[in-house]
Amino acid sequence: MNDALAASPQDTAPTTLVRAACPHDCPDTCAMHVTVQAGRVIRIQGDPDHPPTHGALCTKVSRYAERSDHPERVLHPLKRVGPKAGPPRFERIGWDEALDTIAARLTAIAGRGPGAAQAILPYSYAGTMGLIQGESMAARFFHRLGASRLDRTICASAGAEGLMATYGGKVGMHLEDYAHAKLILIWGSNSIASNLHFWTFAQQAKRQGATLVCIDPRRTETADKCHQHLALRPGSDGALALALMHELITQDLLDHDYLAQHVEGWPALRERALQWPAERAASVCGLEAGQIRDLALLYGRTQPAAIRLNYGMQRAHGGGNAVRLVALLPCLTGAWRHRGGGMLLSASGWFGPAVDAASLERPDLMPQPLPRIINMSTIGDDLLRESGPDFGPRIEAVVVYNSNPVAVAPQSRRVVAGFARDDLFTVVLEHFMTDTADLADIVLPATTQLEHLDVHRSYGHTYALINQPAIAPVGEARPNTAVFRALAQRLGFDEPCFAEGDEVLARQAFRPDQVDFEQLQAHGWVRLPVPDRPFAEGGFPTPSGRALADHPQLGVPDHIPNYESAESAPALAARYPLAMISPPARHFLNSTFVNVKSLRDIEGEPLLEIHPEDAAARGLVDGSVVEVFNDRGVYRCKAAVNTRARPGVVNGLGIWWRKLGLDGTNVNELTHQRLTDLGRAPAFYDCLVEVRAA
Ligand SMILES: Nc1nc2c(c(=O)[nH]1)N[C@H]1C(S)=C(S)[C@@H](COP(=O)(O)OP(=O)(O)OC[C@H]3O[C@@H](n4cnc5c(=O)[nH]c(N)nc54)[C@H](O)[C@@H]3O)O[C@H]1N2
Ligand SMILES: Nc1nc2c(c(=O)[nH]1)N[C@H]1C(S)=C(S)[C@@H](COP(=O)(O)OP(=O)(O)OC[C@H]3O[C@@H](n4cnc5c(=O)[nH]c(N)nc54)[C@H](O)[C@@H]3O)O[C@H]1N2
Ligand SMILES: [Mo]
Repeated sequence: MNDALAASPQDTAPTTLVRAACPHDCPDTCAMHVTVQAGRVIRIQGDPDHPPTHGALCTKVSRYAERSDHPERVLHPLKRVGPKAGPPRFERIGWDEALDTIAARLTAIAGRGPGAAQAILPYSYAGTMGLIQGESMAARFFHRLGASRLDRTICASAGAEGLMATYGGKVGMHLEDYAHAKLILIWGSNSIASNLHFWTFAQQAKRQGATLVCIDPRRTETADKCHQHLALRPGSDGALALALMHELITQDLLDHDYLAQHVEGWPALRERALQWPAERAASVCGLEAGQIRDLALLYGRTQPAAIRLNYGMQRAHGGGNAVRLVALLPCLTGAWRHRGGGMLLSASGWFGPAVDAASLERPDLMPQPLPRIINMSTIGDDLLRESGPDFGPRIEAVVVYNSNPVAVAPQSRRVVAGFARDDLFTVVLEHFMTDTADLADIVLPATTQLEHLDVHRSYGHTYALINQPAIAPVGEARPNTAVFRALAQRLGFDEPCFAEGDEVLARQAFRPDQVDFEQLQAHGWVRLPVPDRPFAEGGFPTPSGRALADHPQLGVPDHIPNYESAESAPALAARYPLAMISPPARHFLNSTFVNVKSLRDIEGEPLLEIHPEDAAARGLVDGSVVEVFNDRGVYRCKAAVNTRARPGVVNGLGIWWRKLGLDGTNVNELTHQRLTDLGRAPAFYDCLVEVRAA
């Protein structure tokens, strides 16, 4: 008998079930059941009763224990020894020394006078989406300190502002109602990879006869399973939406009553759409005019018709306008009237009344005048900026938590150069030695979701969730909250809010009339009181209750060409003729999980998908090492020659850790820091490159 299979005393120990929530930056925010035996996690499963999760977890998170038990977890505080230019060398230190060092450094900077603390920058994103281990105690600390404020734009702010400009809030269809649709446009979303629990409802609809159409430059695994796939050029969605409107108008497939009652500014948008016959859009999108006309007829004649956007289309110069245009389509046909009709990009707005962000984050603690704002998407440039009247003080200290900017922020060469400044004091709260932790002065071991308490909202469904800790912290790891509480104490912040424990914070997070905390504890999740078919009779969260086709400040939305395209930059396009997009890999979550071997083995290695015609023209063969390059840098990876890429577009699936790539770089070596039309977001998918054999 194999020894490993022999029963150990532990096998007979009683098990407990802990109600938890997946912390990752994903629309699904699953409810999880964690089974613990003798202080160890032995199983992680989806909650069968939570409607969006329906008992299923993705491949990544069902292996969560492989990540939290990983032999390379950071287990105790570390301090850098040696310069940042060299190989990362660290020495173990105690928590007191780590916290004293950080407190002394931050105090010295902040103590120089009013406004001086702005030289300190928090840098965080959605490594955990938890309201407690995200921006609660951390926000209080940086507000009270008077540190620079971070504009958290790296992911979704173009789309979010597009949605706000149209509907006044980040609101949309109920996830579950997609099961009732007869037509679903999956637009800028690889749902099977990055929104799996939506896909279940789309499948239900498909089994009941619905048509599924995927609109995506890449032939994704989702496109494979749809009835139709329109492989448009990146950044051309606004043109496609305008041409669909053109056809709906000329074929009179409009819901005139819905437009008259529930939409403001339709005549102006109608005027614009009439300038976009299918032929014009076809040449911008790289599609056939017939494909566009057919799609318009299908959309105009099918009810209920639903659109699932994800954030793919808004990572280009005109991303905000594109979202505005696509989001308006259901108003033209009155799709909102029907269960299973309408659109969804983000459901976060439904949590607006429920989440008490002001209590959690305490913006009232900030000094006056309010500290400056630094955009996280231009961190490369900003770390390299000198002090000046427009900018304020040079950034001297960065505290990173829940993020891996060196891997994920655009134009890595600048980001790396910034973090490699020996005069910059960098603290990183992490589970692992990421590319960012490698450039830290102090690394602090953070707890994972299995080890701390949290509460969650979702941007893809309308349930609040709780995450109870399942096991004790691993090694000397501490929750983010504990770190900021301890720093507050060292800096002498004596407001009572700095003494509040995680359970007090968790109880503050949701307003009791919206989410009952006892119920949350007992069930693990609570459904928000969101109306059924919420916009069947208009009632959008704009001041007038009507959707805005024409916005008082922004005007009528339009197609805005990419910064980097043949349309807008012909000379650049002559040198770098291929458009590169870098969407998520299915078995990673941004740069999280890249170090989990079993998942990395499924993804293989960093790849660039290229169409056979483009490969042949450059003499590239499948599996060979290539150099992808532009004026910003060179990135070496393997070519995958296949038709997942459309002609003229290459796909560099992300986001690999730089140090696990072929020569210590990743795809962001090539992306730039120019910002989108709305929301000040990066234009990751608006990027021209050329490829050659290495
Ligand atoms: N497995 C997995 N799941 C994830 C993530 C992950 O990394 N891995 N990331 C999470 C995060 S942070 C987010 S923000 C969400 C959403 O993350 P998104 O970035 O929206 O990711 P996807 O849903 O994959 O959708 C992107 C799709 O848009 C396509 N696309 C690129 N450019 C364009 C364009 O110009 N127009 C159109 N129509 N399509 C375009 C891409 O080919 C891709 O298939 O997913 C989350 N879920
Ligand atoms: N080229 C290209 N670049 C992109 C994108 C793209 O599509 N293409 N996508 C962009 C998008 S949508 C996003 S959202 C960003 C994502 O960028 P990030 O939000 O930085 O996401 P991750 O890369 O997953 O890094 C999160 C880190 O947080 C850590 N973490 C997780 N939980 C905790 C915790 O409880 N405490 C602490 N202290 N740390 C924790 C994880 O270990 C991980 O290293 O990347 C963007 N970058
Ligand atoms: Mo994201």
